[in-house]
Amino acid sequence: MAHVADLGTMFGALSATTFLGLEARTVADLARTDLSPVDIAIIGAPCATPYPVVGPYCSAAPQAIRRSSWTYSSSVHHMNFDLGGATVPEGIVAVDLGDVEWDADEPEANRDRIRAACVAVLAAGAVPVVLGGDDSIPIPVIQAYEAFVAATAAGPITIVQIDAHIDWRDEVNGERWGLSSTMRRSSELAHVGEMFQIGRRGAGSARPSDAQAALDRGVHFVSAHDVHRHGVDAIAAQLPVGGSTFVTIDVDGLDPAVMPGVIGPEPGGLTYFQAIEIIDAVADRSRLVGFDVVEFVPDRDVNGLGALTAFRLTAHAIGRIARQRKAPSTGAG
Ligand SMILES: [Mn+2]
Repeated sequence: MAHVADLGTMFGALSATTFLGLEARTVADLARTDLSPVDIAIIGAPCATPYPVVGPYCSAAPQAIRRSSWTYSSSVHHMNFDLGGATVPEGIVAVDLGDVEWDADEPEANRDRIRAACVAVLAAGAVPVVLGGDDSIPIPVIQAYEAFVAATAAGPITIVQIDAHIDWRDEVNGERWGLSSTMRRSSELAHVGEMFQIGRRGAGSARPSDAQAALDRGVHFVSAHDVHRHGVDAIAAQLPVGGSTFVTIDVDGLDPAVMPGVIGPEPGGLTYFQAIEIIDAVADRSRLVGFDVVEFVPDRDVNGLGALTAFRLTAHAIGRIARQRKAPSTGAG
């Protein structure tokens, strides 16, 4: 009999189908059932507003990230040394809602469905954790916080983005909701306050006027080079203490050495631990009210390394959100 030599087999991994083998729910359940026990809800969002010339090139990412997590599905309660305990501590209910339906030719309907899923999760008092999809996904996700911000009276949410690119184009070939416009569209929302954009480097789609528009809006930029030169502690000191923060990670913000699965690899990106430290810096100072990971391209991946990195970043964010849910008073907010 042939042996399958992987860690999942060694640890007796379950035959998982969801992220980390978490309980499966569906978005429809959210409207029908009492979700109050749910703390964290995974939402797969394969496609929102693809540019027609490239299509929905990240649509396979949510399932590829889930698949990477299956190896660890039996060790979700094991010691995770990056978190100082189990990834999902006892008493925390984290569920996977599956993927939002999509059609590449119906971007507005895609955005409506993604926004509605996040609104439902937030209305139930749970925290959305979204697996994209390309970088057009965060636009409807961040829009979904309008009612949340109005209801909590905690003030506008802070956005912390990790990305090689600034995503401040007003439009690209007439499309205003695509992946190069994500941060400009977010900046226009009344419920979005301060914005931190970390990891920019090289040349992307932004023109000098786009970078200036972001500065005029008050965006705090930290280039990848500055992260390497000054470390994450220097960035952390600028982050607001208190309030609510949404973290969005475009995986091309990380170095291609740990994240080869991107459409435009760019040398000089963040290390895995720099990204982890940024998540930690946010969670140490404010309430982490949502997280997404976008732009992973399974077709470009090497030995599953990028899927593993995307999964582990997501698992770390879940671990930090879970700890805030267990001990809300320890959060600065
Ligand atoms: Mn981006």
